Amino acid sequence: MISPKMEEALNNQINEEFYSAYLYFSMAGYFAEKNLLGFSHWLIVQYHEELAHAEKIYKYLIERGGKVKLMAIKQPDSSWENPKEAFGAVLNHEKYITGKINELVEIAEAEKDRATIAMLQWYINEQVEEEAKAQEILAKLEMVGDHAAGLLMIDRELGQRK
Ligand code: OFO
Repeated sequence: MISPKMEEALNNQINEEFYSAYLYFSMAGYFAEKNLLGFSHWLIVQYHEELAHAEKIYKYLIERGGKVKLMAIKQPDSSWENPKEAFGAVLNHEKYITGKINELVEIAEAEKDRATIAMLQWYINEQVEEEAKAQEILAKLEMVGDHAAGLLMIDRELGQRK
């Protein structure tokens, strides 16, 4: 049985993951509106990944005899100055989520909850990957600056994401 403290923290993380999904879904709309459909596609794939992150914790909580408690999802931004600012926001958000995962590990350690520590290891690895992806795209956007041809090249590349 999971401790009440751990249960509450994992329910909060389910909400954070849904917010991540919501943020990227919103951003996908922003890029689609600008006809940058590759960026939009990349973000839709990311939106699905975030939903899967939420579901993974949801299932784990049930497996451990915990109670799922869904909360209201905060409204995400819907527009950004430019693609670079949008991906700066992606990177900042992923860093924020990494901090949240680290906090969960600290709670699990304090609760001596080894199963949750083991489950969270997957998220620790995932965050390394997600921060690296966002950083790479942001660096490319910084490289191309205001050049439309460069932006369209990145758009084509992001459109290939499986
Ligand atoms: Fe973007 O990794 Fe979950 O939130």
